[in-house]
Order: sequence, then structure tokens, then C-alpha cells
Amino acid sequence: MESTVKKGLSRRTLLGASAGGAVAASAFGGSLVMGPAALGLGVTGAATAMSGGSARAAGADGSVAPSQLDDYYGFWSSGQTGEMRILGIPSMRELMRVPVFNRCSATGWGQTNESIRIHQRTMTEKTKKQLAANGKKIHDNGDLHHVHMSFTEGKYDGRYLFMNDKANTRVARVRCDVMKTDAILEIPNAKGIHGLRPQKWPRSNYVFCNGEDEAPLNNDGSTMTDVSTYVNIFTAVDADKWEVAWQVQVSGNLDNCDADYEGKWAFSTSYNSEMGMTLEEMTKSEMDHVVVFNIAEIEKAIAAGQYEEINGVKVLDGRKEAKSLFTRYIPIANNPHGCNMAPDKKHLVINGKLSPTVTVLDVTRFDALFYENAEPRSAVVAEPQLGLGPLHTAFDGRGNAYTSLFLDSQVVKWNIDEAIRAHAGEKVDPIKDKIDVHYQPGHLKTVMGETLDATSDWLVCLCKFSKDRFLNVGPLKPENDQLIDISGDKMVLVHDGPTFAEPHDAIAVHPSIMSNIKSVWDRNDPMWAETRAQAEKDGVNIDEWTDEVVRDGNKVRVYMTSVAPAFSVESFTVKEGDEVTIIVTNLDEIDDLTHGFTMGNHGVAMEVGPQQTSSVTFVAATPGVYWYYCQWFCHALHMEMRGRMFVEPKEA
Ligand code: CUK
Ligand code: CUA
Ligand code: CA
Repeated sequence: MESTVKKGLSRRTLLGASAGGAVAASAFGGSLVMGPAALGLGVTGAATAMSGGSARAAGADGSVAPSQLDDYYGFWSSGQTGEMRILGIPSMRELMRVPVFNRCSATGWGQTNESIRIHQRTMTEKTKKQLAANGKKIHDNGDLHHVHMSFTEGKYDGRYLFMNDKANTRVARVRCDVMKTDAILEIPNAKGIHGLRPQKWPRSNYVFCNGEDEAPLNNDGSTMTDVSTYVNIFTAVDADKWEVAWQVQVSGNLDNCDADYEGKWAFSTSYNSEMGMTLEEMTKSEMDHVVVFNIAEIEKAIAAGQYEEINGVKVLDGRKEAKSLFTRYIPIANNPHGCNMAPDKKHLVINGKLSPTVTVLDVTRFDALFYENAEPRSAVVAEPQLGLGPLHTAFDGRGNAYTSLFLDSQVVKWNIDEAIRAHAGEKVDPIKDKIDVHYQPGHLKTVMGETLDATSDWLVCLCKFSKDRFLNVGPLKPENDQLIDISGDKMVLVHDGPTFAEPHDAIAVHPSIMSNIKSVWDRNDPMWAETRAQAEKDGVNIDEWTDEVVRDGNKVRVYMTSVAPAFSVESFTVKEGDEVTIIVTNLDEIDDLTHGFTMGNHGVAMEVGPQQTSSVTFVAATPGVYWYYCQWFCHALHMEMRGRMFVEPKEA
């Protein structure tokens, strides 16, 4: 096997070969990439091979040999953990965690001055007040459901990743060059940002954000139980400035969203067109709807000043009764969920959830929805019955769709074109295959399946329950992100990947798109621009060896540099109650040489990457000697990379 790898045989061929035997590998040579299905191995065969625990299991489980790189980056949401994760596909190895809305003990995200500034930049006065009442400066939790990359002309462009925080009504942006959060935006007026998607064409000028929860616009307690005062808000965020571009008030709530490949439309599912407040009320109607947003009409009205400014944001009225040109409402079977635009540029799939169907809409018919007396369901071109609990749909590069069936614990593969022909009366069965997954799947993702680069390689299915699939770790079990080979006619399950609470969604991106990713920070990075400005005021050059303690009333700023295995400052003295800021610049410029700064017994720790500046502020506690140390193992003398803070009594 080792030698075949060296001959340039792709791992995928090996995967097929491992199931069919080494002979098959040599028979097919290094020239073709073939999935297990193409080699005549069905679902049952793969299951047997794995449960049999044969010697081939390692090869068949999607694993990648030590030192070999994965074929794709996977960007994972983490749900209530509030971070973004990077996994390798197909190995499903977790490569990195990027803190976004959460407080990170390792990197100091949510504690360093640089990260707190990013958190606070767009925070509303109301939120500041609410946080202060709880003795906090920032929200350090989040519920991150959806991660999406920025687009240029329908394809991922490797600039940014965008994501939502359902818990605290925020959205965030991660820079792909350093994989750090660089902007967080609290969205006014809306409540509970859930669905989030970037504009695909001509580029991601907007990030579309769905407000899921209904609440009074002026949510100041003056009206609370009168549901007629509740609103729901759709938001377009300016992806470059990271501020709200405009909002549209809608009828019913908003769940998931997507955008087309022409830059004309955005669309959102609504499960509560009833405006119900109880489960019974929210599921009462036979039909809910999809809202179609007309971007050109909205932009025209904004430019013409036809908006109302509410809490500093331009808001348009797109409710049904307003009869505007901003929106149209397409009736869809009760409580739909996923909203997925196909890479054929034409078809939008709405997933039924309570209905066993998905509804296929032809977006080229959306213009006609705005004609007088238009039939609201005229864009429906198929409604295949797929199974119980359809939640989300992914696409390959061959016109097929893959829909998760939450209640059936299955993924169903179906053909879009055949579904449309069947809807038109032709005798054709669009369902191509079904596979059991373990268990209760939510999102599922193909490689770049939400772009014009959709491939027919892998499918990742994010299951909500793992039950018996892993060693029991107590009442709280991991989720199970399963890797499925979709290169052949039949889907083949190849790997179980346990994940912690609770990735909802993921995308897979080819490494060629990530070519601007850095290993060492640029000294002029904007991340610490304000820290640099303060240093300049203090007359300190943070680009060079520094060892300065600046006293400014009861504020003390300690400037130090780190070069393995030492900090430039071996000790410093402050007084009890002083507000101490530590500014560390890592002068090492070697790949992977990260230092850290931990102040003992003060709950303070931060990452300082190669050529990075990080700073943290805390109040010196009770008098005594406190050791600080580097918490990233950086050198043979890493343990010795430490120093002392002397805290003198106040009246000394
Ligand atoms: S939602 Cu979680 S499974 Cu928040 Cu994308 Cu459908
Ligand atoms: Cu520097 Cu450990
Ligand atoms: Ca409903």
C-alpha cells in the first residue's frame, strides 16, 4: 500500500481498492479515481467490512495516513459551544478551533483587549446596560449554527467566513488569512439571528440574516403580551463594512435562508406564519411560506429614502399587508425548515420537516410572482415525497440532491430533473438511493455543493444523536458527523466522527481556495492597531525588544517581548488594586512558534502567535508574589519561561 501511495495513486482509489483487495488497486492502476460503489461494493459490503473489524477498516473509514494532508478543509459550526471548528475531510480530524462568540481559555479570546474591542465595537447601549447589570463587559457565549464562506461570482473566494449567534442576536466574520474573528455585529431590531447566507453574485456584498424570534420593535416592556405588536426582521449586513445595510419587516417568522446565483433574490423559510406563541399555534395552519426578497426593489427604495430609520437602521415594510414590491410569499406545506439553492443556478429546494416532501422552486419564475394577480405557487416545479422529516438538502455536481430525513434517520439521494418530470406526470422515480445514518440527521454537506464548484466526492451528514455508536461517556453524548462516499451510484458510509455540542452545519472547501492563509502574523496587522496606538503614546516601540513599565495613575502598562524561551521582563511591581495591562509581542518568526502569557491566580491567559501582539487587562489582586508563565510548550526551556509580578499592599 505504502508504495502505491508514492506512485501517485489517490487515497480515494485506495479506499476503493482496500475494499476490493490490493489486487484491484493494481488492476485499476493510478489513472482513475473510483468509489467503492463503482468497484461493485454496495452499502452492505462496506458495513460488513467495517463491523467485521477487518484489517482494511482503517483504509475504508476515510482516514488519511500520518503526515498526509486532507483533500478538503471543513469549516464546522459548533452550535452552543459558540466557536468555529476546522476539520480535515475525509479524515475528519479536528485541525483547529476558532473562538468566535465563546470565551476561550487557551487563546484568551473574550478576554484580551483586542478581542473585547471587536466584541464591543457594535454593541448597543441596551446590551451594555444588560451586561453591566451582570458584571460583564461582553457576552461570552453564543449559539453558532451556520458558517458560510464569502463568494465571488458563485464560488468561494477564501476571504472570509461568516456566522450567526442565535443566542445573542449577533453575526461574526472570521478572516481566512489568520483564521481569527475580526468583526462581530449585534443586529438591532431583530431577535435571534438563525439562518445566515452570503450573497453569491456578483460577490458577497451582503450577508443575509434571519431573525427567528418575534418581539415588539421597541422591546422596552411597554407592550409584551400583545402579539399584534410583534415584528420579524430580515437583515442584510454589508459584508465589507460589517454594519447593517438595511432591514425588511416580514409577516411570520424566519428560519433558514439562501440566495440565488444572479444576485436578484434572497429567500427564507418561515415555520410560524401563524404568529403562534405555543407549539399548538405554530403548527396550526396547513401551509406556512417562503419569503422571496427582491434585492433590486429593496435597494431602489433604500436609495430613494423610502425607509423608516429605527434604532439607527434603515427598515422597509415587506409584510403581506404592505403590498410592497420588496417581498412575495410562496405558500409551502406546514413548518418547512432548510432552504437550499442548487448549483444548477435554477432550483431552490425547501425542506418539508412536518411534511414528507421537499418543494422545488424554479427561481427563474420569481419575476412573474411580482406580476398582478400572479399565482403564488406558480414557481413550484416539483414536490417529491422523500420520507419523514426532511430538514436539509445538499447537491452534487451531477444534478442530484441529498436530503436528510430526521425522523427516518436516513439520507435520500434523488435527481432534481427526474423529480420535475415526475411532477409533470412522467412515470419516473426520482429517488436513487437511501442510506441509514446514525441518528436523526440535521444538515448535510457535499464538497462545495453550495457553489458553482459542486463536486460529487464526499457527503458529510451531521447527526444529532449518536446513542450507541461510541463508548458511553455519560448522559451527555457526542453528536455523530458521518462521512459518506457519494462518488458512485450508491452512497457508502465510511466514517463516524464524534463532535461536541453541537455542530449544526459545515462546509467543505478545496485547499486551492485557501491560498492566502498565513503561518506568521504581519507586524502591521490591524488586529492590534489600537494597542499599537497606545504604545506610541507611551513612547514604546512594540516592534522591537521592549521591557517598559509605564505608570499612569493607578493604571500600569507592562510592555514585554517574548523570544523562546524568555520574556523580556523577568519581574515587575504594582500595587494592590492597580489596573494592570500586559502587552506582549512575540518576536519569534518561526512557523508554529506560539507563546502564551498566563498570570497565575488572576484568571488571565492569552495566545501570542509568531509576530503577534496581544494584550490583556486585569486588576492586581491581594498583595503577594504571582508567577506568570508561557502556557504554549515552545522550547526545551519552556518551563523556565516565566517571571514574577510583585503586588505591594495599597498603603506600602
Ligand atoms: S438549523 Cu440546525 S439542523 Cu439552525 Cu441550520 Cu437545521
Ligand atoms: Cu514560550 Cu512556552
Ligand atoms: Ca406553522
